[in-house]
Amino acid sequence: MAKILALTGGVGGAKLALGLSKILGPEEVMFAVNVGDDFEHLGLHISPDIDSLTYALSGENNQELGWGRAGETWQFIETLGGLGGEAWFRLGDKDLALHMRRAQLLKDNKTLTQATAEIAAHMGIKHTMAPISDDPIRTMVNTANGELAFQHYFVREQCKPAVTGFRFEGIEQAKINPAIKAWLQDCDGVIICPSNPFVSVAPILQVPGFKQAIAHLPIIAVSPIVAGMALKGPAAKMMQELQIPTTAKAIADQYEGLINGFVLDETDAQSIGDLTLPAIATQSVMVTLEDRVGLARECIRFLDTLQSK
Ligand code: FO1
Repeated sequence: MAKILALTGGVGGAKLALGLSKILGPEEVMFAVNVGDDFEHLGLHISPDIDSLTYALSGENNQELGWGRAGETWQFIETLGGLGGEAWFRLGDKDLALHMRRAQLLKDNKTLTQATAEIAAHMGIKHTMAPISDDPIRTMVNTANGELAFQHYFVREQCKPAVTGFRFEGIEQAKINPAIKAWLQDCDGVIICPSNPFVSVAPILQVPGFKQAIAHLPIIAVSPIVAGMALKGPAAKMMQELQIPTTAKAIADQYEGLINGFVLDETDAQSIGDLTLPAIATQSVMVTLEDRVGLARECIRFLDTLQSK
């Protein structure tokens, strides 16, 4: 396996992405990143999944919080709150610097792809982190209390409202990032990282033409559900509310017709018999860097064994 596209969003995705980046060079793996979580806030363009990946690949991720930058301080947001400003979305002082830099680059007519690359280069990141599209895609969460913009649902309301569905505003007009299109010209396989299939992966897959662009490749997905639970985030809660069983198999079903192989955790090994596609069970809970690299190796080995369609 020589050249891979990894689809990622959220913290679980960034963990496997880091593992992949340790064993594959910048010519061997590119990351296609969800932008459905993005929003405009305090006049800034917030791109949480690009931020999480940037901090993970540069070794600057905040391990206590799971999001944001290591060694963070909070003077800005606390002062803003004291002035009656919106403080529910906690931009740390260091994170604010990244956001100010992005704002300036976007104001200078750079695309999100170019702004991301510029910031990444200064943070020592060699791999390409490509937003799935430079056009705006905004995940809207349908809930029992009405429709909420994703960060209002996720951070402000702490995922409490029951979910009834999702809408990806702008997706019909969104064009696939040209850098991803070019990568797919001679790409050998796709890995869907253990990200939330409803809000992290769906806004990538539903960009017009993207599924067709990868359909000829071997594609594997890694389950974000382990032993009936999401390791991080609201995936399991969402599945319950959508009346989908909280199992690894149900995750595989979400990707039915698209994937050729499925990776589930060793604790769910007995579920392999319920699947109708090739699958492996391995240690997928990523606590240490070795865990991240180990899972990345297993994914690459598995992808190698799958015949080209
Ligand atoms: N997540 C939180 O739970 N609370 C926050 O205040 C928060 C701030 C924040 C700032 C910048 C950024 O890039 C991400 C931030 N996140 C925060 C994380 C983020 O909203 C979510 O983890 C993702 O959208 C889910 O993938």
